[in-house]
Amino acid sequence: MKKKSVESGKKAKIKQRKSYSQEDTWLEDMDVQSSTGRVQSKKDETRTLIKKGTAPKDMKLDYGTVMAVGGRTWYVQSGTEIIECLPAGTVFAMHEDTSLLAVGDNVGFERLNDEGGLNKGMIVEVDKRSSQLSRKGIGKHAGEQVIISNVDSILIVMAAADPFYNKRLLDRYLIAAELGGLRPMICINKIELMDTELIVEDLSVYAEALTIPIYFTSAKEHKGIEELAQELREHSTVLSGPSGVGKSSLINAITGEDVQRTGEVSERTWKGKHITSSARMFAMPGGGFLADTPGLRELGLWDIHPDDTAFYFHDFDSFYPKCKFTSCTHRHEPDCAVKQAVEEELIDPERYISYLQIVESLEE
Ligand SMILES: Nc1nc2c(ncn2[C@@H]2O[C@H](COP(=O)(O)OP(=O)(O)OP(=O)(O)O)[C@@H](O)[C@H]2O)c(=O)[nH]1
Ligand SMILES: [Mg+2]
Ligand SMILES: [Zn+2]
Repeated sequence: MKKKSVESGKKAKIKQRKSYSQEDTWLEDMDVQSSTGRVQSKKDETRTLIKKGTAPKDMKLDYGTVMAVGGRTWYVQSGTEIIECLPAGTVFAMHEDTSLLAVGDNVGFERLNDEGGLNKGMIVEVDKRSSQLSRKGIGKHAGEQVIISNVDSILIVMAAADPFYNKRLLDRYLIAAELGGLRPMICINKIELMDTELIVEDLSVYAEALTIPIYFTSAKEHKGIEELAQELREHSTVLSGPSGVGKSSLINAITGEDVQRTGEVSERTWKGKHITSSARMFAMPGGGFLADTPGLRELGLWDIHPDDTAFYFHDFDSFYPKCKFTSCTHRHEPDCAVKQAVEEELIDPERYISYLQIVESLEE
């Protein structure tokens, strides 16, 4: 049985590599639109002045939530209406140095004269974010990229196989969740492809030491969907994970018909709107939101110092106070209680590998 998982892992790797080239570009695109307020497309470029604070009281603003982004347009839901918005020349925001706009943001906007009966507006104000899933951009977009804001929870979705789940990436997600103020949950989809018991055992550190809820689902065979839906109801949750693990399939399985029946923001709403790829919010029947996001191959951590990394590995919590040196990095130092615990398998050795890799990547 062990052999099976290794093989699936290998196969998954080969498969993933092929599809990598197309991934993540959505974030780079979003970043061009939003980082430091610069809004640009291939044809034209406009700049937005960001002022810290809230819009002047005399501006007559309507309020709504950004549900999706496509091209330069931010789709804002206000009541049951979707307003197509561009950022105004000056935008008031409580954050100056992160992505100006992100899906999930609560915004104030001015309506434009809608002669053609279209709902159009200009975003003038972005509210303070209560939570966010961020990552570090790559290359010239190396700032913070906010993937989604203002959701309570993150469902980290991975697959039992095809592609095989990635514990290194999972550990990065857990840190990003804590940094962004999101409650973490794990979903292993495509469970019909593998023996669930093996995975339960392999992921026991998450369920036991870290007490993170783990859901096992098959969107294909509609297994575990009700339990998951029950948990997500009345919350707002972002689904994130690698490409091809079944995030969109799970959202369809959970909301699909119901959302369309209630006539709220459904797949139909977005048809013809050229939202190629971005985070997208769906209202859940009975309350709450689900946010779908395109696959992420990597998750560069934002706003964390290498020396602080161990604090986010809560399965190390009871050990590091016993290290000989208070400044112990748990790598080369003598009398390190963390290393000792890894040797005694009181700490999952794979978590320690993640820790080392993350510290190393943060030092680059
Ligand atoms: N075997 C199996 N296949 C599934 C399951 N759920 C989804 N799939 C298939 O996996 C493929 C990817 O599913 P998506 O829902 O598009 O995956 P995603 O995570 O949204 O992928 P991105 O949008 O690229 O990030 C599709 O061919 C689905 O039909 C499942 O439970 N079992
Ligand atoms: Mg998808
Ligand atoms: Zn130590």
